[in-house]
Amino acid sequence: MTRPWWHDTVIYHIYPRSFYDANGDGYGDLPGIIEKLPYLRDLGIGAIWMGPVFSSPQVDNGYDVSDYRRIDPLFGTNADMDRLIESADRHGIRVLLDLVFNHSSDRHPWFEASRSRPAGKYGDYYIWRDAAPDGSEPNEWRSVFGGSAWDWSEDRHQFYLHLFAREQPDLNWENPAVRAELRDIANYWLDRGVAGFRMDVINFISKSADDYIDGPRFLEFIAEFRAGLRNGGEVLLVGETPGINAERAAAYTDPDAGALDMVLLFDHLRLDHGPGGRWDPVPWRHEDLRRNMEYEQRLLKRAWPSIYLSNHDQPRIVSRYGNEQEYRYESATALATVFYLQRGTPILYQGDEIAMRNIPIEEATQIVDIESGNAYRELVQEKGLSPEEALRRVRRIARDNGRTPMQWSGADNAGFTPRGATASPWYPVNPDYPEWNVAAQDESGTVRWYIRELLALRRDDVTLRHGEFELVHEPEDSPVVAYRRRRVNGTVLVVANLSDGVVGFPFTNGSILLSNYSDSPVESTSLLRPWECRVLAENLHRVGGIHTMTVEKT
Ligand code: TEU
Repeated sequence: MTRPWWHDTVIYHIYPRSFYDANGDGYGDLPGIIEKLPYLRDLGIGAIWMGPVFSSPQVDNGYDVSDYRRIDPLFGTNADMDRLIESADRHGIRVLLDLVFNHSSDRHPWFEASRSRPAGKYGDYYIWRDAAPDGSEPNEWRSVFGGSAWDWSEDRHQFYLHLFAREQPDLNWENPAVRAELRDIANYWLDRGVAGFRMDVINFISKSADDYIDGPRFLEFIAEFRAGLRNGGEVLLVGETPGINAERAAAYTDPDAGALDMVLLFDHLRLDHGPGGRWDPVPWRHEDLRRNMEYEQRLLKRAWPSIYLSNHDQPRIVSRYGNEQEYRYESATALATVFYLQRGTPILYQGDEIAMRNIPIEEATQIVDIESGNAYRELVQEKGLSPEEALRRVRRIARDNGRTPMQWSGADNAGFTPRGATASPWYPVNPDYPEWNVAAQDESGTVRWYIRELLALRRDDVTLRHGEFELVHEPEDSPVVAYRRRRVNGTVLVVANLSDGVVGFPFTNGSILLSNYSDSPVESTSLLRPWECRVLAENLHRVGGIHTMTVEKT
């Protein structure tokens, strides 16, 4: 059976403005990504997904695009993108772009024309509605970023829909001309050599009356979009799909639907949502994580999951689900192990390979992200929380946490800007950079070293890539997350104690392929130390230490 290339690879998610700044202006850029390709290759990465780098007023850090065919000068030029694709190819790395097709910027010429000439060609490119008889919004829909989802245009004397910021008007996918434009843009980038796309909030494109997302025409729109792509069958389409469960994900990625190849689900990032939702964080429960893993793996059996721990919209995972103080190394590696060895394609967010953690947010003025800033204001102004309490909630979850510059070394600005650069990074580097950086993690016992081992193990082991997933059931209050990956002649057991305590686990015989404690016994024992994880080969003939397991060729 020939498998699509992404079943056997690991994707690295780059947040361009914070990755590496080659020209010293304080913003990461495409030449910076080119410089770091050898680093990514060494880590074991087979593809990169870059957040949007297209022309944009940057109201939402590039998720507001004003020209989909042009690279924003902040990041470089179109020629830089060509060079990046070519250079990545030489390193055996494929390039995925982030298509923001649910909405554009309000400064996109399509929107400007749509607003000023309702009867013209672009009149119907966006979602316009008359005011209700009393002059108010057409309905109650709310923007993800707070407030009404409708904004009044004095020019057109109508409301337009924006499910995100008012500077991000929603495109009207019901209009075939819009769909044709978007398809042409995708083909433009495919012709330049990209391998696929991450599609921003793609399940929002078809509006429904009740829930206003995941509307009835979603699958039709995406199948049509794919059919119009050059080499459509080989292009990887990863849909970002907030709010859907695995059942719907299975329908969206069903191999027969000809729609998406994978989706990005969010339930594993809701484990710490309290009664007030995202901005009301509570401790997470292991049982919820186990159940969610089992549920998603089971429902996506016919399809193919993506596996990720965090992204640019989330706080840092080691601060969130790990222990960033006493067990930073152990918890970062245990979480990576237990997530990335599931069935699916791992998508590793930049900085997680060195256990980057949240920043100390002492004041509301440190929050520059539009969503987190709005959330803070809403908690104070509408929910009546004290500024201290609002800040306490927002600081742990703010998107800013995951967006600080990559920590390359102990040099000035964490080596994010080149030596001698006078501009400071667009966002201050995390003050822990002198100790926690890429250069410092070049030996056994560091997170980066471990992640490289982990990815190599996955790459070399067909059971870990293609084997079936089977959760090991644990008592409800157990902090252990464990599962087996199974194939005809091999089983691999993945076990992690995701807590600060010591817990028992009933191991059978097996040999250790990987562990985050250097002295994990080769013979099985029943105790797991704080955040200890082990990967064991079971039922195999003769296996030794790391990476010596018999590898079956596909
Ligand atoms: O995010 C989609 C989205 O819904 C986020 O707002 C997310 O739900 C929230 O931050 C926390 O869960 C995508 C992009 O990844 C994000 O950066 C953009 O701001 C957003 O779309 C609008 O394009």
